[in-house]
Order: sequence, then C-alpha cells, then structure tokens
Amino acid sequence: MLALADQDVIVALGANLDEPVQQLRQAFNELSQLEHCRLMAQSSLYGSTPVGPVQPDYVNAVAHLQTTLEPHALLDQLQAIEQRHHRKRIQRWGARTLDLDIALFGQRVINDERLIVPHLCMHERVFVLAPLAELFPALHLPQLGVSVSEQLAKLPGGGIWPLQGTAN
Ligand code: ROI
Repeated sequence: MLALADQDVIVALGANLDEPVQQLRQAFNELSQLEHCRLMAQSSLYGSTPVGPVQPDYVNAVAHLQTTLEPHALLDQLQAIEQRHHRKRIQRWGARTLDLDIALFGQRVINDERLIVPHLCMHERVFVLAPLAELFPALHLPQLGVSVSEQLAKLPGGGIWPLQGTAN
C-alpha cells in the first residue's frame, strides 16, 4: 500500500454557496500559487449531498500538495484563501463559500485546538474519499489500516456524482 511522504499533504475542498464550481476552480488556482507549496495533482469536481442540516448540494474535490511548510503555517495559508473567498459560515455544519481542510499531512498525527490531522471524519465521508480515490486509490489510511478504495467500498453508495463539463 502507498504511504505519504513527509512533505505530501491532502487538502479537501468543499463549497456550496456563491457559484461553488467557480469557488473551487479559483481555490485550485490559489493553491497552485502558494509559496513553499507545489500543487501536484487535483481531482475532478464532484457534486455531493450535504452531510448535516438541510442546505444546498456541495461541490467537492481534493488536492495533493507538497510543501516545506509546517502544518500550522500551511493552515494559516489555507485560512487566508478561505478569507479571500469571503468565507461565510452561518452555523456549525452549515453552508459555506469555501472550506479547505488538511485531511492528511505525511504520517503526522496532530491534535490541538486549531488542527486535527488526520481529519477526524474523512474515513466516513464519501465526498472526501471518492475524489481521493481518483488520485490515490492504494493510499494507506493510517487511522484504519486499509486503503482509500477499500474504505470507500465499505461506505453506502450514492450521494456523490461527477460534475460534467467541469474538467480541470
Ligand atoms: N457535506 C458535503 N457533501 N460536502 C462537504 O464538503 C461538507 N462539509 C461540511 C459538512 C457541513 C459536514 N457537510 C458537507 O463541513
């Protein structure tokens, strides 16, 4: 099974307000321009059924970055991008213009008030695992001992669909 090297980071992207497809395209563009980071790959864009309260459908994707930044410095950069997208988040688990989460950062395990890595719920979330399986089906999920594609196969199907005409 494939393991991430120290500098490999998986960022999960999500948006469901204010032209979410454009939000994600622009976010990929901004990720590609971050200092001390290289955007190695981006998944295609997916529509997904919201997890949480009733709200518009999401657009989700993942990015593979390599970075020499430390995790909290990368988080600062990602939050700056979110702010440039006028991130609104009215309620916890509510709609938002752009969400950028560090899902995995090499083999690191981080748990503090700003950052939990691996992302706590990623293994339950088809909207993270399906785009990740496009880039890294054989990637080992350290918290579970299975690969991305094996974990995805365990989850109920549905709730996610490829978006036509949004090829990167
Ligand atoms: N639901 C979907 N489908 N996609 C998301 O990105 C997403 N993000 C969230 C919550 C509110 C949990 N639900 C989501 O933060």
